[in-house]
Amino acid sequence: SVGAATAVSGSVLDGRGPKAKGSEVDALKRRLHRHLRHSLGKGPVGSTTLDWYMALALSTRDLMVETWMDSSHRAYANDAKRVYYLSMEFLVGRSLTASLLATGSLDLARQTLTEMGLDFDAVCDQEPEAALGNGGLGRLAACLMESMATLGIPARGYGIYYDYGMFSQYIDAGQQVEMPERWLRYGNVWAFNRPEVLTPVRFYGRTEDGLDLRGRRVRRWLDGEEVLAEAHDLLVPGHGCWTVNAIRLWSAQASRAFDLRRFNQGDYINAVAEQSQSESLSHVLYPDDSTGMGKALRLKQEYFFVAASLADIVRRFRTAHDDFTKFPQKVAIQLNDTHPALAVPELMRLLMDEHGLAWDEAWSICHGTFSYTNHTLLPEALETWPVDLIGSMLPRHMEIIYAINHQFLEGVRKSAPKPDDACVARLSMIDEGGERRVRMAHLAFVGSHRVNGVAALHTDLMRGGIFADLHRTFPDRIVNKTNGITPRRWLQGANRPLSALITRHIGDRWVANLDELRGLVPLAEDAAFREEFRAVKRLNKEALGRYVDARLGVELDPDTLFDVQVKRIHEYKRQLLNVLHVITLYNRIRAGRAEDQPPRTVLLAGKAAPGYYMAKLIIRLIHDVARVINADPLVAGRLRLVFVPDYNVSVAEHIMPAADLSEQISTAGTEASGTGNMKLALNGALTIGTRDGANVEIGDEVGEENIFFFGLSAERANAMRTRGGHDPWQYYTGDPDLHMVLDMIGQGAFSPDEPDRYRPIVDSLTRHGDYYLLLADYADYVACQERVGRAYQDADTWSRMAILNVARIGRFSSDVTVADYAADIWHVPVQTEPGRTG
Ligand code: T68
Repeated sequence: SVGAATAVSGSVLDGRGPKAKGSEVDALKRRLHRHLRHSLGKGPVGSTTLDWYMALALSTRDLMVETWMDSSHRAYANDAKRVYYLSMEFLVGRSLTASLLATGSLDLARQTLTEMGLDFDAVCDQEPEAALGNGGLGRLAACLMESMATLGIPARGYGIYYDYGMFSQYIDAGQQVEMPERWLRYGNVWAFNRPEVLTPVRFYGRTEDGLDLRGRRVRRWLDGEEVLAEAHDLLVPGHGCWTVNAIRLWSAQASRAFDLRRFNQGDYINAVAEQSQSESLSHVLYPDDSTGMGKALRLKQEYFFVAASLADIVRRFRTAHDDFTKFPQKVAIQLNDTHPALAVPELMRLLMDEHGLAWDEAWSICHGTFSYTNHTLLPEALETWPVDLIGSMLPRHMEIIYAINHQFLEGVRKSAPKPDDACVARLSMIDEGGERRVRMAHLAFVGSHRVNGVAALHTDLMRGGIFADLHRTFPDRIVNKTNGITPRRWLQGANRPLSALITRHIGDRWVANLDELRGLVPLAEDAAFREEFRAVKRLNKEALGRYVDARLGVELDPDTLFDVQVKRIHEYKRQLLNVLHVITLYNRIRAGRAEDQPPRTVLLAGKAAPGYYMAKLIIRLIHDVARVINADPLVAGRLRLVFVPDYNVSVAEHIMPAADLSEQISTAGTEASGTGNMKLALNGALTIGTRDGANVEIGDEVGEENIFFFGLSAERANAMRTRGGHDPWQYYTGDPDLHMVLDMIGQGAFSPDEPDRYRPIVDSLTRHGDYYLLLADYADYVACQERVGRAYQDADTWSRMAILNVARIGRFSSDVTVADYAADIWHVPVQTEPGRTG
């Protein structure tokens, strides 16, 4: 096994650690050459940077495999309760540096490769991203998995091994173009394929009554078609590599047995074509974030990974138990949003139809096993599926869903006070208004013993909003579990200079216990420390500048305020409000009305869903505005707007450390939590934001005086929208700055070749109700930005605030989040001090 991570005790500013011993370097050189020769079939002559990446990755993986096996044997031997995290998405990003850090060999690897005449960063840069997710939801799954391993929880993730993860974003003439990304082109060092672990998954067919082997009446699901699920295990090392868990991802394989008939009919070509059609099930991740798209293939993906995962979970449980009574004591299954909600009827089906349990027994097992995390309250994002679609694709599940609903509503009708019909209709799992549809959130809610929101405000809004009726029916079910981020990737790995600075002053225990950062509080008053802190930030800004220059050929000035908004492009996230401010500032600088403001570089990045017209138009507007502003000599050196294309985890790792200002400006009540807000604060950026999602709790922690809040509260925003009182025209006509900005956009100041290009954007604000209340928040936002600018002019004040943000952000470690899930939902112990491995 590998020892605990070597202390990050680098004494130089760039975060490079102490020099490794010559013997260790020689040993690593030998391992690299061995892999180059025996695993890759190459000699040092003619080897490419990619070959060296592979050799280093394989050598690092070697360090984790023993621990992985120890971890699973330990859990097996102790018959420990296991946590299973079911998620359509795991946005893990790259694994090499994370694994080097976890095994304590990052500095050694850098030194060794450098001695070999290789460029360590270029070698790491060869790794493709595992972008098996859209955004926050998928990245949260990755952070939680890392923390579960760090806390020694025997856990496993379950998801889909997409051939194509998130698309790459190219910008062509200012517009987003989506390109497929074949991330598995050169194989994947971090996953062990298990071609022998094949689980059959059935679709379509019919149901009938029958008898089981013991002569009992059972419901049977027959015929239809079968697809096989093949397992790929992705390693997840915890900090210090005391525990290594896996994320088991399924890919679709055509079923041989099924195709035999067709092959025998002699239609070889068509049979092969159909084979590849069933394998297409796991080809592509749906790139829509926070919207429903209702495609049958998506439903098929959902059931595919749920069925394979539950079969696997039940199989593992059965190796140690003859009956199911202890199932909920040994198995906790977390549903990451409603995408895996079919797990509820699937487990019922397995227990009743395959294992002969009675309904009540099966139901209490389900209920004790499942819990569900909600990530959004946006109505358009709540999953529903047509009854007819589920009925034909999964006929047995539709029967079970009806039965669950029947039992549930019977119970509700008998309860006091007796609910009226309207209330029963709202509670029902079937939405009867129009085409009948299954409400997946209701299914997940009723099938779980705990339902959680991802920030305190979001959880409150769940209780009072869409889940109000269910909450009244089950008042103890909804709990809050505020999101967190892993400090290993987002500080220790992404920001080596700041890590080294922190460790030099307070030791390295913060890596495993982020609250230790509190030790920095007194240092906020230490002028020398503030000086060092600023030097680190500047170094990171220069590094980002080099990165952006290399990719875009755009130079960034590290002496300007780096104002950053990086996240999916969505109207509710209000990137457009940011653009309105940029144009306002532009106009004011030109008019000599921003003399007290520092020079700014506004950085935006994020992908738009391919079919999301408004989001794509906003990306185009950003580029058009950037072209005009960046070419205007009147604002040269005072204002720049830059869009960084193809935002992903690796790009985030470059941007977070360099940010001065973090834009978290969603309409209050719309962003469930946000996690970029935590990453940026942890890296010493100050937040300008609304009182939305986790921003509220970040404010509570860092102190009101160290964060820039503006805008409507969730309560007022909601009241304004539902009870009227929002008159966009009044803002438009009443505010000369706003008037000018909207006229410029609407009349083609940024698109002279096509003056009407942005009419739809202006109309959405002025004529179509301004749903996300940009105009209502505009004036306060602009005023708040002025305060930000003035605060930045005083370097000492600013760094004092930034240091206090870092010092007080510790509770947003995903270790804290996971410990809370473990205690309150999963009922599994956690190890806070790393123990010895097996
Ligand atoms: C995000 N949701 C929330 N959804 O928007 C964010 N949706 O506030 C929160 O911090 C984060 O979850 C973690 O809790 C998403 O990212 C999706 O990506 C998504 C994907 C498919 C379908 C629906």
